[in-house]
Amino acid sequence: MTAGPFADLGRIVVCIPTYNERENLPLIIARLRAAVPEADVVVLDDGSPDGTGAIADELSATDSAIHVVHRTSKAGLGAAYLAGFSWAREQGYDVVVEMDADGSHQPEQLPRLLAALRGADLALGSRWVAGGSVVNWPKHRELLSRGGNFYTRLSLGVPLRDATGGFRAFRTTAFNALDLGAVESQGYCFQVDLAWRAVRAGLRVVEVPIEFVERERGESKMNQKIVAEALWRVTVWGATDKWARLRGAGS
Ligand SMILES: Nc1nc2c(ncn2[C@@H]2O[C@H](COP(=O)(O)OP(=O)(O)OP(=O)(O)O)[C@@H](O)[C@H]2O)c(=O)[nH]1
Ligand SMILES: [Mg+2]
Repeated sequence: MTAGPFADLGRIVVCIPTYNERENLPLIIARLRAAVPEADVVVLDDGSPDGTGAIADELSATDSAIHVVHRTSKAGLGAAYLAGFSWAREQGYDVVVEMDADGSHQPEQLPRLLAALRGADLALGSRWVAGGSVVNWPKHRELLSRGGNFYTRLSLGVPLRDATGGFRAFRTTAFNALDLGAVESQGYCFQVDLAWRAVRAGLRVVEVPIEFVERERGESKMNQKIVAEALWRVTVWGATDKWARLRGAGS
């Protein structure tokens, strides 16, 4: 039995994917453990050359709520999260949270997501709803995020302001409706993929305002390949969906 203000939600685990985050990981985990002590943590490390995996092991040795899944090579955010979701289901968690290691997602705001999950299957931390914001983000990143979300709404008809964000909480029961085995997205379009699956499955998806803070330490893993993957996948999904609707309407 989990104690604390979110005991009614059951057992909670926060998945933190890492690739070369040795400076950030101890800080973010300390903040998380202080902010929501009832939540466990699982670090999903892709064999970081900077030794993040070993640091995660050290943290795990001092705190039984901290777990580590070691993966052999950098295979993208989507693959790391899918491994984390399987692990969380095997371990019998009721709530799975996605959170970056670099401090952009503030653990102190996790209670907002968890509170919203009481009336939802998926609670999305959102920068682009009233009350949401970004701090110190370069203008080009803001434009990319706003543009990506606009294109997502246009192509997929997803009624969300921030479908690309990566600070979110799922009830693990929601995973049953998402057909996770069919998810191919590797980079950040994984986030759009899952949000869209949730909307199509008729799950209750809510957006919660968050303040997103630009990373202060370590290097971004964002690159053109990740943007290109998101662009082509969203375009193909949108076109396939429209084609299916047209055929459905014609038959
Ligand atoms: N395991 C794993 N983690 C990854 C991979 N790519 C990124 N991450 C982690 O995913 C989180 C988000 O990546 P970031 O590089 O911060 O991406 P971003 O937030 O879009 O970029 P910035 O805003 O510039 O920081 C961080 O915790 C990364 O360490 C990957 O291939 N494998
Ligand atoms: Mg980041």
